[in-house]
Amino acid sequence: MENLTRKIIRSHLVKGEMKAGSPIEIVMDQTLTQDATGTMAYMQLEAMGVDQVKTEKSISYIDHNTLQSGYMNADDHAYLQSVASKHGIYFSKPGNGICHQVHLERFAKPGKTLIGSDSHTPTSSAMGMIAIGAGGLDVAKAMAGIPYRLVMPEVVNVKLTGKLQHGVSAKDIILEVLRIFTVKGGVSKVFEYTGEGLKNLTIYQRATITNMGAELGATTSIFPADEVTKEFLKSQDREEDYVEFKPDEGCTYDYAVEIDLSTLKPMAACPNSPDAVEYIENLAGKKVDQVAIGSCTNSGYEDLMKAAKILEGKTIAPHVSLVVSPGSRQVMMKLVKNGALATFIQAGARILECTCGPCIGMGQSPKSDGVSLRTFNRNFYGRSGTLSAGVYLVSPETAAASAIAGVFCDPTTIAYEDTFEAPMHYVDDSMILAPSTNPEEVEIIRGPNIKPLPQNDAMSDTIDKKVVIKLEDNITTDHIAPAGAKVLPYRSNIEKLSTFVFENNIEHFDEICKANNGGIIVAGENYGQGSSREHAALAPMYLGIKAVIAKSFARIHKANLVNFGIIPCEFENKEDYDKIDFMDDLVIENTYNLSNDPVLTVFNKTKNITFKVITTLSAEDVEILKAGGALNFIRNQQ
Ligand code: MIC
Ligand code: SF4
Repeated sequence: MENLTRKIIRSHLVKGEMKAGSPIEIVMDQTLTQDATGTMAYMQLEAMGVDQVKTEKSISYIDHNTLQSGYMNADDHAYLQSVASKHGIYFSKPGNGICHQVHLERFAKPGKTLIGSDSHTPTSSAMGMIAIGAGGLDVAKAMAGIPYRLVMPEVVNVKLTGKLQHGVSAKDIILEVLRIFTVKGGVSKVFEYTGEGLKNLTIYQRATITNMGAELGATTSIFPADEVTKEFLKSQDREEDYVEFKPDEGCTYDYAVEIDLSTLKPMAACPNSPDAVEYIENLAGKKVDQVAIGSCTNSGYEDLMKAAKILEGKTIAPHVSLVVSPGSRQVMMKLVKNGALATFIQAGARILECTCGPCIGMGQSPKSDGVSLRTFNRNFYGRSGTLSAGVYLVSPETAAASAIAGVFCDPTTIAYEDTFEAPMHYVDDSMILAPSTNPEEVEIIRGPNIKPLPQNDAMSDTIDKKVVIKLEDNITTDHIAPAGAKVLPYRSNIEKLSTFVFENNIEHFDEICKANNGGIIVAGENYGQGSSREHAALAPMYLGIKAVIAKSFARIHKANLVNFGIIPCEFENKEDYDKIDFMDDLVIENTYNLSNDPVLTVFNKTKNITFKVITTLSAEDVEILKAGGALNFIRNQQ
């Protein structure tokens, strides 16, 4: 008797023991990339000398960098399109939708595995598959047919009972889970949803939950493949992809929690963390300046229809700006055909294209000190583009109700039609291009924004460097390598990108590193939470960072640090964090001995004290570090 997570892992296991905490390797059936991480992933695929991808299906999406102010984004698109065509990868054109939404609709398959260079790849696990976010290099390796190495997760059973009340949404379910587990409570865990409450949750609602499970730091979240899944696949003309996948009756879990859906109330994640959860009724009446409906969390058909039903015949408050970005072209077309798009426009909404847009700071930054209600998944400091703004993460129902009221409004207190017509049939893959049948004739287009991959040197046995920054808990990859319209165009240009590292924490971090010949980063708990962007390891590597000493790490970022030759070290005694200051000179010795002894002694020359740090690395991780990163390691083996 096994739970669903273990069943799928078992059927894909090639190495290791399925014991929580042990390293395992699994085969990845599918991969996805998006443009902001994809350029690096494909350059790495090229560097590995891979001709045709070895997966069942690999898709390259364009959804993040579509502003195109300047040639940079378009250069990236041209490179990605040509590289996909040459190497056997499907290419989803800009405008076709956000990677996770399109993948869910067109490619996600029960029982399969998917690895994606975006932390919200678990969205597709709503369809009964194991979908995991990772750094681009790990995705490139999967495309090359190399199994994915991860730590066997613990499985948390979230049993859902009851039924959501009028005005309460799937977003409120995941906010409740975040309230219980916090942004670091999910590390090395999979959240498996079961219970009779499932039967009333559609695939898009399930996808909201698996999507935002990323904010728990979880490896992934999963729903069974059941009748609801079958109906969804039928509506996508993919009934043949349906296979029932459920946990065995009476199976066991490492942890269990029960949520009665009938008792949930609308909630918001308050600035600046997805787990800073508060009931909307406690925020009611607070003035709202901006409302944004969209992102890969909440831009499915039902989400937008519910918002449209609330907005029908109404006008948004004069001081509010409302933007709507449907998650995919398919959803947009359904709204066009059933008139809901007209409802939005009539109510005063500004319609954006089907991309990430404001979620990643690509426009629509709020005003100074503005209050922005967003149906997104992250409200990290600075991510919206306005440092002083307060970003609240809410459901589409709360967003729409508040846009009309001009203040936080609890949607359970207003009347609107809860039911609406089922989505009409609309499937059109004309914006998904198949790879070339003559790959040898395809030329890869490299415009001036496509810069060669930076190289790293092999690791030295002794690291003697200064602490170039000391950081608090929960530092996100948005702090390390910020996104937004100003920085994102340089994702394929690491030299330029490195000038923005930690720009919201300290002035001129890049110059500090250059003046000190690199350095060491010191941080608190959950360092590197959030996105999968390997730029948060690659740019520090470029600046000469050799080690990060933290109280704990987020899963994907830790793997990215190893991949780029930076040692992730954890304090053996967390109080030692308090004894280190900015610009202290630290000496770490015997790094070559890591495979025999995971504990390293650090001598703080400035304070004349020593302390110990632990590394939790596999033997291969140590070899990768010694080589100066995974690419050097792979090259040395060839
Ligand atoms: C995000 O939501 O932070 C992103 C932008 O989608 C990232 C990927 C990136 O930085 O390109 C993610 O979630 O991994
Ligand atoms: Fe795009 Fe936002 Fe989803 Fe990241 S979280 S993939 S930026 S919509």
